[in-house]
Amino acid sequence: MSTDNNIRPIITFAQHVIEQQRGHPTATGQFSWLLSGITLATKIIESYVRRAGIVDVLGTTGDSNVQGELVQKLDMIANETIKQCLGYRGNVGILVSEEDDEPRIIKDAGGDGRYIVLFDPLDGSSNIDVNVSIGTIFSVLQTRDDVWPGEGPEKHILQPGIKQMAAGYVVYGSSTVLAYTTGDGVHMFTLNPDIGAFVLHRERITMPTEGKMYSVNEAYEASFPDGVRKYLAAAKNENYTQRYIGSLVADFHRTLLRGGVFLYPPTANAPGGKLRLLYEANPMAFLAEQAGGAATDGSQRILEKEPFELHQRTPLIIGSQQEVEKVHQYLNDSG
Ligand code: FDP
Repeated sequence: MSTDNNIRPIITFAQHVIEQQRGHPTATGQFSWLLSGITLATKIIESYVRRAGIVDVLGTTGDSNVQGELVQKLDMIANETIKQCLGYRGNVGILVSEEDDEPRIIKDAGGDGRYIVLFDPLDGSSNIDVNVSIGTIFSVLQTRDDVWPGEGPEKHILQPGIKQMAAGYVVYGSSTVLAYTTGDGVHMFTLNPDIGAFVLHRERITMPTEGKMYSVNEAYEASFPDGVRKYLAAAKNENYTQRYIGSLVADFHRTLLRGGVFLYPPTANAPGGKLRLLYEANPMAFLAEQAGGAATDGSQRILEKEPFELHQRTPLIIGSQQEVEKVHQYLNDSG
């Protein structure tokens, strides 16, 4: 029989967020209410992911999304789940999904609607049907005070990443892990399926400052910028190793823990980069910097980029401080 002495204390995600809020005298608890909506949604999504193949969630819906990509059934389920879980928390005023053409304005949820949640409901869609890790990414902004009511939601949404209040991701991998930041370090939780709660397993994660590992889709190498090709050639000479899953969440998660660099440079097919600034690059850049890493588009810090449209894409170089600097050096030397 167990006694109090052999029960390990646990800290759940909700407890952790409340603890963090204690440091903010003006906190009202609304923010933790919002974040708990995100964890609820990701637990529902994870339950579908774990049953894929048993319930009818694999394959495409037959529709294309705003990016022109085929919508997977799980993409659609994840998108609707997040909108349902956050649409009725009165403090969320605008929901912006990578899957939708337009932002969703929430008028009747009964709160002050001061937060904007941007999300990629299921990142790494091409990996869904083959049982490879996928994830959900989120970013939280606050509505701006200097926007007139008639000006439209874009004015509120198109803010640089440096303005994010929180960001994080959930990776549905060999276990389900959540990482988040509110600007005070990066904290990591594992979903304990026995109790249905995300339980803290690492606080204030720091990314190794260097790491001999690069992560890139080398099939596109011929059209990478010269500097990136030279960096990759040098990395091979220096006995680096290569890892590429093809789900940003999973590739970033590994880079955060092991170090190295993830690159999605401009290519012939995606001259402006493939990844989305608001739903992918900004939240990952916030996490990377909070863990001591760096994130750029090759010429500028990601978090300082001024967005000009909702579904804007960007090149992304993200990871260990020294490795990102090294890529930059090669880019600069190649003019
Ligand atoms: P996917 O197309 O499978 O949804 O931005 C989406 C993304 O995956 C990222 O998760 C991933 O890093 C990248 O695209 C993979 O692109 P490539 O197939 O061109 O390598």
